[in-house]
Amino acid sequence: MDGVNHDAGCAFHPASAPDFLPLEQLHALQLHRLKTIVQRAYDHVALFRSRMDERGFKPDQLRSLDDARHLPFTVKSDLRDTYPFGLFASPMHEVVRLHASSGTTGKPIVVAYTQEDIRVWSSVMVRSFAACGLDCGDIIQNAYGYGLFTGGLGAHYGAEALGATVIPISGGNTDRQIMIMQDFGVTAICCTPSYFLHMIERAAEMDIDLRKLPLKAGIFGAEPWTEGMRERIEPAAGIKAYDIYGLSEIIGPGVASECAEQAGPHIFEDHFMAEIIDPETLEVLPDGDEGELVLTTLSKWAMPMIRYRTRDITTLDPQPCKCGRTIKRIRRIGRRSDDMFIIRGVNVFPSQIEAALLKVEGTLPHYQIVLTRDKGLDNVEVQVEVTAEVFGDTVGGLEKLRKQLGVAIERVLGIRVLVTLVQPRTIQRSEGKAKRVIDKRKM
Ligand code: DLL
Repeated sequence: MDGVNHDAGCAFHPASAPDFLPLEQLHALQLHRLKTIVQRAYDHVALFRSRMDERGFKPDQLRSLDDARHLPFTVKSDLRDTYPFGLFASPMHEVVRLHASSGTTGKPIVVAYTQEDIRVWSSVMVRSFAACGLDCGDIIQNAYGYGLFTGGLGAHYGAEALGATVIPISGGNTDRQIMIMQDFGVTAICCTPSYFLHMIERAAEMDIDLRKLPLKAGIFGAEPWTEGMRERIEPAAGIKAYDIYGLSEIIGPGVASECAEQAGPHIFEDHFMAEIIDPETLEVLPDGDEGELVLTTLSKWAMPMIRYRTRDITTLDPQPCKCGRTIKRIRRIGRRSDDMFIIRGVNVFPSQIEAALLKVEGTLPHYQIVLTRDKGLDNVEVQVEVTAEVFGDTVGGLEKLRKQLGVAIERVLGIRVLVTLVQPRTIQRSEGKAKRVIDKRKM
């Protein structure tokens, strides 16, 4: 023997996974970690120290998990204002990786990891994949973008740590993706749900039936998607479509993941403490109420995040899950508070429009929302692709469908929007996060 273990075997052991801890133990672990990380943030990050001092709340006053509500919030602009390294708690020689997330404007936000942070990240990705039924022996095609985006490398390290075979293909070159999926016997795909829709469409054009391939699971996240989208994806590809959630500021993908029940992502609470707040009053809301998800990293060493306001709107569900995991679930994240646009006084989220569109037969899950302003009045146009058969229908048939969609959307939003039916392949396809809203009012 050369002392090297060439056969590490499968990495996920449910018996020792914190997913199934009795709640008392989980809470004790959370409290212990919370105290440690808050002290670390206070000692090493000027912004956290000054915010806590302003509130007159010192780390040693944390006695219970409930006391977390006395801690200050952190918001995205805090990362921008301290760009690039101002929130790091570790010296640079301990930081082994940087990622960055491009904002819509200006500088990106930068996040940092120690060696141990990377290990924790991989471990939550192992738990995510395992919750989705993957194991060693699976062949995972990782089509999340590699690079500064956390999706690619986050899923990559997790898949390897699981003991699966990972194909680091990154996003793009869809024909090659499909060829490899077929030739390599891929069993699971990781990418955004919108990109996978594009793969389904391209495979059909290439005369490849995804349902006949060994592909059995999709690990989809990085953007909002609806149940309606899941109902379109699963039968078309013959797979189970799982929702994985995460954000760069907290760690990347692997903050939460669905299990076989597909009933909302489980948050890996031993590493990420979740609260729901009212975004207006900032009050903590009870489990089950809808509000903004606030996350505190419990073990992130290089860049701890204290009560980070994600802007993602959801609820927390503490009900026991049939899978046996004791950790809470979040409701699928359908919207971000900053995705919202206001039309004629009504708050509108793209996911509401998606849900309404996909209930109507004959539509394709490719749509775009265009906002315009005419003589001071805001208008919404929803462009949606329809199947080739529908598009070839009579003018009367098309008009009927257009009206039906208009009614379906009006029922949800309470306002009338202009619906335009477009041919398949009209709307631009994305290889990463889809851009659903084009706001021409500001252009
Ligand atoms: O998107 C990390 C990630 C990569 C998650 C791959 C899952 C899979 P960011 O680029 O920082 O990080 O974007 C984070 O994307 O605050 C949500 O608004 C949104 N998001 C992420 N996952 C989901 C999801 C990655 N499953 C932001 N459902 C988050 C809805 C999601 N929205």
